[in-house]
Amino acid sequence: MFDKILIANRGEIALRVIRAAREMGIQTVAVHSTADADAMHVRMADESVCIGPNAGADSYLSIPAIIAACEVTGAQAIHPGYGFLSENANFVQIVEDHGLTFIGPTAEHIRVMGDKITAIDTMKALGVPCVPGSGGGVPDLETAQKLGAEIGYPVIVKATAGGGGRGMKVAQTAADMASAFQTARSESKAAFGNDEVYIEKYLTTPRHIEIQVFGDGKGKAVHLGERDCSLQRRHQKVFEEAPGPCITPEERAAIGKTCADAVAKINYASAGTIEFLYENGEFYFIEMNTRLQVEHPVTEAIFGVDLVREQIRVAEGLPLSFGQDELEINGHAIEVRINAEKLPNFSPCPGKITAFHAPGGLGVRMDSALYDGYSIPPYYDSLIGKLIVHGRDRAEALSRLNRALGELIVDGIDTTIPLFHALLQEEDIHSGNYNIHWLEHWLETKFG
Ligand code: MV4
Repeated sequence: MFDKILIANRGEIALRVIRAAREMGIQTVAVHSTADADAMHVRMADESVCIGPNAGADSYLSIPAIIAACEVTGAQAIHPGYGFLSENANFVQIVEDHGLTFIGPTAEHIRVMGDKITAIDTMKALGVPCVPGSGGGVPDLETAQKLGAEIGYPVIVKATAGGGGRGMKVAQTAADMASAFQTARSESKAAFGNDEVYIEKYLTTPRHIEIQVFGDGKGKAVHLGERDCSLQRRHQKVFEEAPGPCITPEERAAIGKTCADAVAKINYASAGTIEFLYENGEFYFIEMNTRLQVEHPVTEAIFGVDLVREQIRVAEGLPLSFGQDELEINGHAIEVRINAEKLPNFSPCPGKITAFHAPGGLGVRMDSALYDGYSIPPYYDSLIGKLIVHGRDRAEALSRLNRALGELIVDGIDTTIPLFHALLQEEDIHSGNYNIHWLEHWLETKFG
């Protein structure tokens, strides 16, 4: 059992991990940059260590500084949160080489899923349904054109080192292929130092449905249903919900079992998310995320489980604390991301918080590291809070969201709060009638 863990992150996710650890009787070590000396995660942890200057690259991404902080404090394990080092296989290897425990999957699983072609190969072999496509790297334009004709246009060219929307180009017709292929290649080379690309059938109006899985690393795994994260802007999620408004219990059970069986077979450990595009009643695997995700609380709300506690237990070598038959969905949950951003362009808006009030009451959870008088530094992600509501059904969750947004006060900076008030006026949001393009179209018509 761990006595002390280090959290290699900041903001709301650092608090999230500290809270789980404290409930388990585990001491916590926060790490921080100079800019974050007054941050809430530093105040809330039992101990803290300054690991470097303002820039994330020199602090939260500094592997030597984080390992040294473990050695100085006697922390036995590291929780990476999301972003930063959470999907860095090299970091995991170094952590283990120092006799420490990484609270998450193995370096090998992170590496396999980090290369998108290898991830698709692996999932396909495990029986997970994938998008029709090249099924491997495409070496040259001639091959790309041959594949385009076989698969049928439109197709999408993606970087194997990409993910999350980076390094993708759509070819609507054969005439677009040369430019899509060359651009995807050169952008991928510039961004990732790897120009390998693959091709898939381009699905025109899918929803983004992701399945939460959890493995014990010893061949047992469960699924915790899906989240619908279709409401995105420039590949940034803004509104997430569970269960998915268009997924039937039969579909959930079938795709959930496929995913749980797949990760059980590879002895996957800890939390993972299998991302699908969902169109016309079919699921198509696109990527797997080997981390705890920002939107994990909607899953926690409807299943009544603590996913971070479970991650820590599995890292200690304990079995899963629930079996598939004990996991039952209760109601509906919605998360909205409160970002320090100015509408309509979503430009970052750091600065001093002059007043902060978090909403409360039945079915309301506010995960945020804000406090009155806090200055949001300009060096990091603009996410400053997540408002999660839970109701007996979707309609109750939506009215609770409206009520809670009305109570939330974040003064002194611009935030995405007005976006959610506006979204709640939309019939399509109430009916659940949206796909991955809905938000960008709506923003276009609303703000031009
Ligand atoms: C696609 C696609 C359509 N067809 N793949 C974007 C992020 C990355 N995770 C995968 N992405 C897409 N892959 C095929 N074969 C459309 C997208 C996509 C998207 C996916 C999920 C959520 C929002 C999106 C916005 C634009 C494009």
